Amino acid sequence: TFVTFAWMIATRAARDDPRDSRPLDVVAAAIIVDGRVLLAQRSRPAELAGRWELPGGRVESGETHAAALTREIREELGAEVEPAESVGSPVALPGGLTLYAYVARLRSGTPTALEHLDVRWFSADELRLFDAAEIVPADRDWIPDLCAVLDGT
Ligand code: 9L3
Ligand code: MG
Repeated sequence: TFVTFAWMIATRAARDDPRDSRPLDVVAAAIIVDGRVLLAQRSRPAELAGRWELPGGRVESGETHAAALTREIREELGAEVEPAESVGSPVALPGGLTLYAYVARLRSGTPTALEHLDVRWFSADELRLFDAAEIVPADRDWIPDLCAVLDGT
């Protein structure tokens, strides 16, 4: 019908596949240990490869943000975390997605680059000096928020 057709056009921009009914939320983890936050270097897609991010990914249907964050960090870094307070403001991503960041307490395991190119721990001073062009665009605005959290730990 026309309504269905119009809906497919409207949602095509938001999702690669119009049959993809997953939520439009993406969650990212600020894992903080000994006053330093973990950033991970993306391996894909090409336009983001080599840039640093707070690790995380898409929320699946029926999943809470906390559950998605725990799963993503287990998949991407092989570590167990417990999500806590939010960091900064949500960020609008291309394609209609919205990105949320949370402090995540490391429970066990050593975060390892299983899907990333590398992982690295940053102090607030190192973050402030880090070249913003090396951070994925969506995460750049969180740097002052992350520094404030680190300064408070
Ligand atoms: N993204 C941006 N910053 C982040 C994360 C975890 C994700 N800190 C963007 C990249 C992708 C989308 O969100 O466009 C989905 O993330 P992923 O599943 O590719 O990690
Ligand atoms: Mg990811």
